[in-house]
Amino acid sequence: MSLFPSLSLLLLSVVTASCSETEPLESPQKTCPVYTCGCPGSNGFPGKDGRDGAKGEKGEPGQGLRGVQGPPGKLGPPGNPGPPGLPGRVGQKGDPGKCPACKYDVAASEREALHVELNHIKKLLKFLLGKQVGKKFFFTNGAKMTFEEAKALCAQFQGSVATPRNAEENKAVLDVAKEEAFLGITDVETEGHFVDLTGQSITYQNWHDGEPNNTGTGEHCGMILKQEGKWNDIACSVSLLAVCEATF
Ligand SMILES: [Ca+2]
Ligand SMILES: [Ca+2]
Repeated sequence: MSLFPSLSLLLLSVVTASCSETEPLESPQKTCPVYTCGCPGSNGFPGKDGRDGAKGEKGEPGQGLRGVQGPPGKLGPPGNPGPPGLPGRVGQKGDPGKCPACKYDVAASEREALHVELNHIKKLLKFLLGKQVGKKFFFTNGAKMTFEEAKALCAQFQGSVATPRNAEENKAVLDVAKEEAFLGITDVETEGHFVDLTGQSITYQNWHDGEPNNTGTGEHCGMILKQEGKWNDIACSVSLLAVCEATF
């Protein structure tokens, strides 16, 4: 007898015994044919990856620690200029500017202009009203008034009532007056002692013969006569021509 037919029968009996232990023989579907049903195999290898699914919704921010803030980025390009703003309120008036050099130039030019204008005025006054002797200028407005009024009038021109200091000035006063006029002398403080309006004694005198005589109720002012420009003392309250003198 051959060995191989005995081995085949042995394997068949082992397989039949194994099946009868795991599958009932009553179910026709689970009837285990001898050649198709074997023992369950072990799990195989994982299959290939499937296709990517649809994109999910954005998740919530993470709860981990925040990193350290990085350095500022580079300066971006300048933006377009905005529209002009509304005008502001008018400020207070400022102090005048300081420009000493400019001020000096302006003042110098103004002084020069005034000097030229003043010379024109003086020439006009000399031609119309007055006469100049040295730096002294004699002039009159042709009006008659008391001695006090004459003093006030001449003071308006920074001058005084004409007070001749020599024969030339005395002649100039007569030339300007052409008639009787007050002189800037008085003896009201000390009778018979005539002084000028600053209180200084006069050194030049041209009294007419017999003058000053202080007649009547008293004569304490002086006047120039038309005759040779001689002087006479007269009451200060009479009205005579006012002749002024001023130094230019
Ligand atoms: Ca007198
Ligand atoms: Ca007299």
